[in-house]
Amino acid sequence: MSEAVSRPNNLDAFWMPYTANRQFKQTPRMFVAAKDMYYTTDDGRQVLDGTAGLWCCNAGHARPKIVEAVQKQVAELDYAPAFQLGHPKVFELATALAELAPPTLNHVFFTNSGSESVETALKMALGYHRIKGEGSRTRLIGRERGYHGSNFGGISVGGIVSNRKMFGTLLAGVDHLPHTHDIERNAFSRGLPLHGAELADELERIVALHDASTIAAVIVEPMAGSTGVLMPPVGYLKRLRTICDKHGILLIFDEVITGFGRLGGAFSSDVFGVIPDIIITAKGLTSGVIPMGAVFVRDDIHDAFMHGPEHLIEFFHGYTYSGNPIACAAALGALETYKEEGLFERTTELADYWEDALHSLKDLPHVIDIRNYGLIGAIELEPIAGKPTQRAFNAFLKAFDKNLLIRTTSDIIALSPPLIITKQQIDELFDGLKSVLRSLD
Ligand code: PXG
Ligand code: PLP
Repeated sequence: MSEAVSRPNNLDAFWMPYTANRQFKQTPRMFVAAKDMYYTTDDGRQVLDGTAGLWCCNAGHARPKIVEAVQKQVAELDYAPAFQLGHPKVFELATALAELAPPTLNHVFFTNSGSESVETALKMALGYHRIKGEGSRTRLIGRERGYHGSNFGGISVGGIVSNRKMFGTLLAGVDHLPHTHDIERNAFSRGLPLHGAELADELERIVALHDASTIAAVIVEPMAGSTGVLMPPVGYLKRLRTICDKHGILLIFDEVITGFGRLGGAFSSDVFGVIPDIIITAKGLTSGVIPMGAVFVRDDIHDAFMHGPEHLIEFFHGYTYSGNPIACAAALGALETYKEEGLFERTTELADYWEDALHSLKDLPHVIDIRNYGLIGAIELEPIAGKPTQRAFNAFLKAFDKNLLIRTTSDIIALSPPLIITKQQIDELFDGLKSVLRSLD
């Protein structure tokens, strides 16, 4: 494809999400194609995908099962109304997903994104308590440095100041746990850090402040992705589970990033052994190909809604595109690809090699921490004095010039490649990153 064809003349109209728009439009970076582990840029370069797009293309790009499923579906049934009507694939997909989920979470609600899955889960939690006669349970507890998407519920329980401060009072009745990132005690941990399980006890403090009878749910990412790959310390999630159980509080895991293989199992419960009451997913569900999210819910929470006259709607919630046929086809294609190629197991098999390669960057300039689990990793850099985020963003730009796609947030480089990455490509990624880090101011 020639540059003249692939680069639009006018970049002005499109207001880009979470982007420095003016800077981008002066020096645009464009992808025009993708296959397996590589993107093609508009100037014809092959860029190694170190981030699975935005943590979503877990099966890699343009994978045949997914491409075929989508092409076939769009020609056969493009859209079916989502309310009071169905189509076969949405039931087939929900059943397949329920089989993948923990044994007690057999009901699935479809959305179109992680953000919508978050709103859905919070509404389920509030509705559930009300149905059970505990309507005073309205408080939601999130966590500092949590990311739960961009919508109002999500930014309220989320813990990212720049995502919150512009937007007024948000949801009322929200409190936050402290985050678990502690470089002083846990720097250069391999796998889960040893220190910090006691941070879960802050939930007891919040309960003591508000009383358990006012609290509906706690929502956390089992491993926080967006704010820089923050690991749960050993024992932390178990402790949260115990405290929630003690006080009748629902535990919601936001697995938009951790779901579908990133940590080496379908969900974090497969890896960390803690089962939440509600699981939020999106991204890897379709390997990023068609927007789709899914909320998995514990059977008795679902069943609590299934009362009253049968002709009445039980849960006043849904989206025009909930369970969209093409998204369902993409998800079924993705699940088939994950299964046939054993990609979740592959993550576990590759994890040691990934870990060693990542930690080989330990002694490079400015590196103050490295952390990893499954096929996810982060390199935290010392910020340039007075210019936070600049050093890591420079690394992103230099990496892009060297044909590597990485992601940065504040001064942290986050890596989360498609699960089809080979050892050779892991070497390519870290050899390139080494020279990037050596070249930074
Ligand atoms: N929850 C979590 C835990 C997420 O990571 C969302 C909700 C929202 O999903 P949607 O589909 O509405 O974007 C996310 C999304 C990054 C980055 O690099 C992370 C996300 C999205 C885009 C970029 O930090 N996470
Ligand atoms: N706004 C208006 C005016 C609508 O009619 C609808 C859906 O019918 C929505 C918003 C919500 O759109 P969606 O179902 O795609 O989330």
